[in-house]
Amino acid sequence: LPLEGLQAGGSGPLYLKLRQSLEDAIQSGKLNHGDALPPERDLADYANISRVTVRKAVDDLVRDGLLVRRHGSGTFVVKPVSKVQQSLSRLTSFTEDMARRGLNTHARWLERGLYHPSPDEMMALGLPADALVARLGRLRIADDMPLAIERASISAEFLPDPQAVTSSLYTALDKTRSRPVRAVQRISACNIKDPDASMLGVAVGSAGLSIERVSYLASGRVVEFTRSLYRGDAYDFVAELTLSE
Ligand code: 16G
Repeated sequence: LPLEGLQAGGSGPLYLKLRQSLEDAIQSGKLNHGDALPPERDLADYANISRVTVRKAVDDLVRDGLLVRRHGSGTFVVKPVSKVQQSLSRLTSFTEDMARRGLNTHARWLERGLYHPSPDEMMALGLPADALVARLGRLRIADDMPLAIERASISAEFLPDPQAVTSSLYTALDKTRSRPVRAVQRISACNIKDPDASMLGVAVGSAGLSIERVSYLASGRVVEFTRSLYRGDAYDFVAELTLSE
């Protein structure tokens, strides 16, 4: 890293100069996407500046989404995201969507169990207060890149054992013959706040898409009520429009 001349060259706060050198190193490929940043202590020694200054520069780049801190393992250069083109007219699952693109999915579970429904769930799923709802909260990751936080609520009638869902929810629903055949989805813009931002590896305030999906069986019964938060920088939703007759 070209940090030697930091003290000498130009005017302005040191941390801004360091931030610029780090940014240049990322842009020029001296620091590759996915690379770990040297420990802050080493950077401080090497550039002959204080650790506070280093921390301030790194904090800025984390906030801007160029670097990400991973607990216990260090600070890394964020991979630039090529957007996922997602059709808005097909009722597919996340696992299927990613498999089609050759990506492996995994999840960090945030919640998985049976609960009594919240008022929102009672309304959406048409359930009484004493019913049971399976809640599946997941951070959805494709090839190491977190893409979305999804919180699905399913009537326990269709999913009596949520612990049995280890990967795809739709595959699990297939097994109980309750995979949805129709869904209504609404998408709205939002700004991603913490703790969601840090889970998704984006800066606080980044653009997000808040998506709500209500899915139905052929009989017309609601199966799924899912609220998700997608990274705005990772998704491009595409719909085909036809002239109405
Ligand atoms: C998609 C759906 C979500 C569904 C999930 C099932 C959106 C916004 N959401 O992510 O509602 O629960 O797929 O995926 O499209 P899975 O079968 O891989 O668990």
